Amino acid sequence: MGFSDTIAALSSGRPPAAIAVIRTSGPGAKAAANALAGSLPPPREATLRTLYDPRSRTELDSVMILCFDAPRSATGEDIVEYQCHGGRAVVAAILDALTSLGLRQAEPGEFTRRALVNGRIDMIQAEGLADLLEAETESQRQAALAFAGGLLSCQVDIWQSRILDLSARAEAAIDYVGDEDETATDTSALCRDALALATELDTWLARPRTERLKDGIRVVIAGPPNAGKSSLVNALAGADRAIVTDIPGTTRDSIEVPLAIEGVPVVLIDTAGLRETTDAVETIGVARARSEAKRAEILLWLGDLADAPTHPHLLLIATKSDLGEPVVKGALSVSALTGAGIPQLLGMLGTVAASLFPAEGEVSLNRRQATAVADAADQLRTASTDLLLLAESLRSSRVAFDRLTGRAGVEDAIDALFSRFCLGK
Ligand SMILES: Nc1nc2c(ncn2[C@@H]2O[C@H](COP(=O)(O)OP(=O)(O)OP(=O)(O)O)[C@@H](O)[C@H]2O)c(=O)[nH]1
Ligand SMILES: [Mg+2]
Repeated sequence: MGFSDTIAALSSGRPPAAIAVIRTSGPGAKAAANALAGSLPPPREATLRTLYDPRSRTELDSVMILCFDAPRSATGEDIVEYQCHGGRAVVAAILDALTSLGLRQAEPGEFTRRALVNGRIDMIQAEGLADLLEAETESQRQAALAFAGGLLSCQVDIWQSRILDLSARAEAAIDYVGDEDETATDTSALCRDALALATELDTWLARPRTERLKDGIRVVIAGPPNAGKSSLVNALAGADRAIVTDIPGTTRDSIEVPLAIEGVPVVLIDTAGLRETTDAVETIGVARARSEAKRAEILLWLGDLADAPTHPHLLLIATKSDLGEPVVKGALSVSALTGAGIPQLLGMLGTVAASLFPAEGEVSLNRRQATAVADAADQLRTASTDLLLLAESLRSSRVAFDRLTGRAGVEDAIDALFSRFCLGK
């Protein structure tokens, strides 16, 4: 096991910066550090050292060195990290010296990939890490951290051991050629336990997918032409994103504006005003608006309640409140012009959007994970009283979980995942 080559990369952001972190991992990491620094500090003790170019013996930089011995390191290999001055030339010179010692520039995500291959983390944790690096809102950060920290991985371990236990009981029953009545009771108990586990998996599957956290809750603004939809989008976003004119039918295409409301990611979607029209372009726009309204997770309706599409999360909005129109019952009055009602609307949106997310501390699944869990649940549901078939169902559900954690046949998923990582991670 293990990689024979040693990789190096700048793991911190793009220079120039105050400090840069260069990471090396592999069997040659310590020898290279020795060649640059003369000697190595004890593992896990940050120590100041002067680095010299091994070719010319000229000084490279004064750095903090930090070593981690295999296998107790992030990658499972020997790791040496250098905290150097973050100038472009400094970083380039150290990387060049490392390359001259036979180290190779790491591919994006290669450190994490080694951690996965060396069993330091599983696929779920690697996905969590990728999400953590991409997290832009507080809710994304919290969810990603839970995954990276192994919350779901632990849960999968528990499921796996329960299935293993069921498998063991099934095998024992198969081997046991004794009293038929006794075997029958045991088999039906086994089936019941398998079904109970399937039901438990279903509750996990019923939770919203994590993609919601990433892509944002879709908030669609719809209504008749000139209702003030685009103006409202601009007011909510606090920026001029959509064209506003007094000509009905201004907005043709749907416009997406990503936004974080109270730490919750949403996408505002401005749509064409709904009306019958002979204009070919506007007709397409209206069709798009209708389909966006259907796909909406929250629908802001800026028209008469009587014309509103049915939707589980519909907010009725009365626009242009500054014009002094009579108050509409059940509607939230807003004015894009004066800003009246906008903070209240943002507050309501934040509350509804947050309610569509998994509760705090509750782990939800992404699409890939959900597919594997659904597979496992399906297998458990097919559990039959025929012991051989039952044993086979249990085995298949274990394989589904292995796919989830990356212990089995997931090369494609691994490649897809690591294409998301940046250099030096
Ligand atoms: N007084 C006042 N006028 C507004 C307000 N919001 C929008 N308007 C005006 O109403 C007209 C239509 O606004 P838009 O935001 O383009 O309306 P829309 O619903 O996007 O219209 P379409 O894209 O054509 O369907 C413009 O002249 C806006 O200036 C408001 O809160 N108060
Ligand atoms: Mg518009």
